[in-house]
Amino acid sequence: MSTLKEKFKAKADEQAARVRKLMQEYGHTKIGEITLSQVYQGMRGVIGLVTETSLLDPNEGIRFRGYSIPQLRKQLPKAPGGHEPLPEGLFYLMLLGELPTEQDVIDMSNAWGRRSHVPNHVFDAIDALPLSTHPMTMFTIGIMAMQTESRFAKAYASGKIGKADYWDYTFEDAMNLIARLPRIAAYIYRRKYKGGDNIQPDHSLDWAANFAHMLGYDDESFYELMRLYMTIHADHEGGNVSAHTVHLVGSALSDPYLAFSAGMNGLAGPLHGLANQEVIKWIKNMQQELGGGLPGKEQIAAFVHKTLSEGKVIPGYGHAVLRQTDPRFLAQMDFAKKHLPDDELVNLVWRIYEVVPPILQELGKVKNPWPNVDAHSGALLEHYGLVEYEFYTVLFGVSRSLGVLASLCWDRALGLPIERPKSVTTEWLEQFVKGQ
Ligand code: AMX
Repeated sequence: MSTLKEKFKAKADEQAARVRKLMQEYGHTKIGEITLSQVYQGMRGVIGLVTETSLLDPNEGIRFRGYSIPQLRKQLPKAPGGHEPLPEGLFYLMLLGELPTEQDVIDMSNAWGRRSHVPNHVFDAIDALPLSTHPMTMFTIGIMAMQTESRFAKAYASGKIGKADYWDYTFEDAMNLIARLPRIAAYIYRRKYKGGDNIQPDHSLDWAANFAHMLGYDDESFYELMRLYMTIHADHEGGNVSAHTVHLVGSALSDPYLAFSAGMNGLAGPLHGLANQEVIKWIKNMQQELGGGLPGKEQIAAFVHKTLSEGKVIPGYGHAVLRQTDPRFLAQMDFAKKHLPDDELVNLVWRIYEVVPPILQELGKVKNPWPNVDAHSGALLEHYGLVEYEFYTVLFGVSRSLGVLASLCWDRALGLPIERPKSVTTEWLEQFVKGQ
């Protein structure tokens, strides 16, 4: 029976041949046009990247290797007695392009357990930071400190490897990083919020449940939430800030630790992953201003208008690609209906969902008035007592490692080159349009 790495190599060789054929036969075929506005407006809609792990449809939402979130919730292997997919299975799917068996998922869990040792100097680096440091800053510094362990960087520095070997060392680094991130994240959480009272890993648990355990939440339904959370936040095709950054930095042959840490700095921005903390902060402010509890729709509408009049965005709403309610929002709503239908904060999230879209629509400029993944996640975490919202983006980051690192393996396996799009000046564009 072949190992995961051997299976990946076989798939990668097949795919590389497919890409070579496509390039040979259709390398000059035009697949799009670019307008001047797109150049100024964040390259929205410009096809410029290949990401094999997932594809985002504006109306249907994300599909991982062709599977939607509802399909994955049904078809990926579960923990014994569990109902939510195990993220190990999603990683397997994104890496190999095929659904795993129960045994494949158990093997992945065990492999990550064996690879999960974090050297002490990583904890020392985190300990050197003041407690007031944002958890995302601690997280990226922890990852950077762990770059000493990069097999890719060591092998490259030795001068003994060539381009055909890069995928192998990238694969090793990706597996090790994924295995170790929950330990680093949990360490940050326990240090910042629980007086440094760390909890040792329990490798009899799956990856997400062990993470929940190390955070200090040993409740079967919280384990289920973590399995779902880690699955739905894992990937959102390649153009979003975190995925694109990992790909871009990795294209310079910066090792997976450097590339992933760079991506996490992008995830830490309020228009991207930090939105999950911003949502809960905004809802708490709303509750405080409106006297607590579950405000009525008119009160919520007034608060929304006030936020907009202050020149701020409504966090958790809108998307650069999606044009419908995010299926990741709906998956969390479904989880909440099953596990915590009477939770007040969750009910407030649902009421906000009724109020915000028509208001954003009325503005006339917002392309997507519907909620994204971040509109819901904080309320679920709060329910279980994980109330320290500055930590929420770290959870997102641990999950995001699955998609972006599977993609990085593919980047090196396909031998993708350094990324270097062309930029121009406004003067260049003025001259160009004059010549039209
Ligand atoms: N509230 C208020 N205004 C919004 C808005 C929102 N939620 N979403 C978009 N707009 C505004 C934009 O700020 C922009 O205004 P401007 O022309 O005055 O600058 C206008 O509507 C057009 O923007 P867009 O084309 O609809 O969105 P975009 O592709 O430029 O940006 C996003 C997408 C997500 C950054 C934006 O919708 C936003 O800021 N949302 C709130 C933050 C958020 O939830 N981010 C998380 C996204 C998911 C994720 O990455 N985790």
